[in-house]
Amino acid sequence: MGSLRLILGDQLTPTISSLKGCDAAHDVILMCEVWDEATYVKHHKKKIAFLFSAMRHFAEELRATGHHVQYVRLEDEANTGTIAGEVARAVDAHEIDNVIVTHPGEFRLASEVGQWHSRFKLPVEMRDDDRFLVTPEDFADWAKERRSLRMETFYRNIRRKYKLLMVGDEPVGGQWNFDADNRKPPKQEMDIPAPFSVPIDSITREVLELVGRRFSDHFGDLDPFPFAVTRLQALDALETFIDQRLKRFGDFQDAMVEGEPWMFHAHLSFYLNCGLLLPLECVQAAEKSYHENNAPLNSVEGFIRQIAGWREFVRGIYWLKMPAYAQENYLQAERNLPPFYWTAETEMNCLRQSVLETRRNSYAHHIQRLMVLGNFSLLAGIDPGQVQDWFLSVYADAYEWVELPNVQGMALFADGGYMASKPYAASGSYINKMSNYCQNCCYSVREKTGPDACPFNYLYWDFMVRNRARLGESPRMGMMYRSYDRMEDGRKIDIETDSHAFFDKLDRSVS
Ligand code: FAD
Ligand code: DLZ
Ligand code: SF4
Repeated sequence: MGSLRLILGDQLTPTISSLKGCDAAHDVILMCEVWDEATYVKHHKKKIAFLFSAMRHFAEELRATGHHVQYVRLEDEANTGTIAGEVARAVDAHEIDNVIVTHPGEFRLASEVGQWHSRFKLPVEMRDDDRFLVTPEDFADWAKERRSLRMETFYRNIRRKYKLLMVGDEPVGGQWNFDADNRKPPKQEMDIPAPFSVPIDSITREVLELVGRRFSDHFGDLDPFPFAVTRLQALDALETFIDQRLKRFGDFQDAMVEGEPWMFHAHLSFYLNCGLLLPLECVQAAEKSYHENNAPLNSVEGFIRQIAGWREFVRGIYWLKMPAYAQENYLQAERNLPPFYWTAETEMNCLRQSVLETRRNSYAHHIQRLMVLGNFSLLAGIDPGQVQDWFLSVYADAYEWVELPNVQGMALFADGGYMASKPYAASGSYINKMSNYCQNCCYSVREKTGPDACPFNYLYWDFMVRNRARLGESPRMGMMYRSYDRMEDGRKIDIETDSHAFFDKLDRSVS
């Protein structure tokens, strides 16, 4: 008689709460590849292969330390296709007293697990996921009585709590935030290091074959497959980032360059989000690098802010506001997602490059996600539910707790400003400043209206006009509305005419 300890695909952490007190002689650890989890949105092929391979490696490691692991493969004959079905089978097959699981990272699964005690007629213990720096309860406490939430105040509390980049009560360098130094446009000679890559072993090869065969209708390329699939390899990825990229992470954090998908970013979100890495070890490694004079403060502070600040902040919002948060649509956006998000068939080069890289790598960096792909969805008024599903399926780091607030709160302003103080809406000049995409585009970023004009230029103003009733009162938008009001009538008419023509064509591509 023992416990059934369920490990989900994004719980691949040896110190996870569900394994605490595990009795290797009596307890059974269940891990299962199931059709339902791989298809509730049609995940990118590389994301499925990454998780299945990392799950199989993790199971091997647990077995090597003497644990009894029941690992269900996707093609096992008796596989029921659902996690609950696999728990039911394991409960029948073994003498199980109770089920133990760490709180799932998505609301839909956490709600389902909440029903399991009546379904299985067994005690089901859902333990806290203590791999984060802030608990949902502490976040809710902090958020209580605040009408809108700002990451910056939240982040300072975490810096203090974990003594990250602090001298006593003061931030190192006398400033909490060095973002103003982190907006450099790309340069010709940036010397971007080659991306981290792990050789494919026999476990990964078998998984790649499986995914290629069973998920052939899912978006994305399987090849190349560079991902780390074990904790040791992920630690190597962390060390490589700290040694090779962190120095320039800050400077070029917002820069986009055609043919350079990885830039100076960390590419660690895949590993953090499935549990192969922990947030505290990542930020502490960066801080150490600063103290050893290997990386400048603007980079190190910027990196720490992304993980200790943004990542924790979006998770707090998710658990505080779900399930209603997923339905919010403050700007009443209803347009269907254009097919080019899947096909990359668009003449807008920034979008084409971002979709092509997403398809190839199951990765795009933050500014591509926010200021190109997200910005277009915002300006074009695309239905938030469809945007959510796209972002959740295409990125190998995507789980709803982190994807949803980024889409709803940050990219689409669908929550009406709960998370961001104003929409991240931008015209082509922002993309031109931060990238070289416009040099190879058939549109002209300098032209504001007319057949050759960059569509972002007129769509930006069309977005502002369409949403004036909802955004016009915001003090942060006042200057832009005053600029619009000062425009000549002829230009206003051109903006409207060009935007209508653009949307007519876009909508025809959907049907
Ligand atoms: P870096 O730029 O090197 O940053 C370092 C780390 O900081 C990341 O690994 C990540 O853990 C964390 N981080 C940075 N920004 C954020 C953020 N806004 N929210 C949460 N964590 C952050 N991130 C995901 O992990 N999963 C998602 O599904 C996801 N969807 C997004 C959707 C949209 C519309 C937008 C605008 C952003 C989204 N992000 C998501 C946030 C961010 O784009 C990615 O975390 C980042 O691009 C991952 O690449 P990296 O590891 O190279 O990150
Ligand atoms: C994302 C994913 C995929 C593709 N497949 C599985 C799986 O087969 N088995 C599993 O346990 N987990 C998988 N996951 C991760 C889950 O979807 C994730 O645990 C939940 O969404 C909660 O965050
Ligand atoms: Fe994108 Fe406009 Fe630049 Fe073309 S001109 S790449 S559409 S911003």
